[in-house]
Amino acid sequence: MPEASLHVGSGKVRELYALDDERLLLVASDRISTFDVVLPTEIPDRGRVLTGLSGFWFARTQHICANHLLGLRPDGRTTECRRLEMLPIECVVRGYLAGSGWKDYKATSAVCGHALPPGLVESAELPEPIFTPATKAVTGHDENIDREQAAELVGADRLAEVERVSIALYRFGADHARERGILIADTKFEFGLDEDDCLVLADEALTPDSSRFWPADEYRPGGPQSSFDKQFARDYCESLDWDKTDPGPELPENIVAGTRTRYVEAFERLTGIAFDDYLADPQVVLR
Ligand code: Q0Z
Repeated sequence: MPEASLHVGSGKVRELYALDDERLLLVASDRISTFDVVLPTEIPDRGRVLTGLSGFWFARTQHICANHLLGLRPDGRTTECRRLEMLPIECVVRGYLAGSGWKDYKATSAVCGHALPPGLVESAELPEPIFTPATKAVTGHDENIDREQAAELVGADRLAEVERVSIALYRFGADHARERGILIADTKFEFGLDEDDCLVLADEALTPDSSRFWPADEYRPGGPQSSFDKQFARDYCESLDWDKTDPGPELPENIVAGTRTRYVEAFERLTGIAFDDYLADPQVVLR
């Protein structure tokens, strides 16, 4: 645990520490979850890939929105960030119909109040990206909410601002990724407010943990798509007779190695930077 800092929160695979009243350390471990269960086997460097990717996007989206990044530590897995007043909603943007968006569309032909054209298939690209906010569930899954409920939580003006900024961030990331062979089907942003009540992008951004990454060359609308990063681990887990409750299975070394390669490949494709250069000096993603 980082020196002289207080542990203030745990996610499934990340930890949060307070440096002081104004600054936090966000530490990404190498733990991985499949089917919502954290596995006993780590994927070496996974936390570094996620940290480096977030840093890359923070450095390149400052023209769209301010962000919480203060610096990356030499370990490559620790982000020093501004401590904000977090907004109580998850800002989800969907460019394709997957997950709960597909489920809602099948049932109602709409997603979070967005009426959509008839006849869309699973994984179809949407005519325009849509903003589908969700509440932050303490345990279990976030729940989609409509505009009215979101406005009650953050106010109508702030909601309009996070919608505009979230869609602009998604378009920037999805356009960049598509040119490099990765489809970002959807993504979740978290925002906070600084001491002047200015909107600030926080947490992680446009990573495979906060998004669905699909390999573009395998994209076939009309069914579920394979995950760019986790498909090996999911397929292995599906081949066992595991009931998908805790504890999860150990991963064999070929699955660990293949999964690590996919994370490193996502990093290198998106950043254009050799992962070894990131390991030598994490600041390379910020230039
Ligand atoms: C992020 C989370 C994690 C557990 C709070 N800049 C910020 N200011 C205030 N709060 C947060 C941030 Cl990023 C904040 N989370 C999510 C991350 C472990 C929970 F690494 N919670």
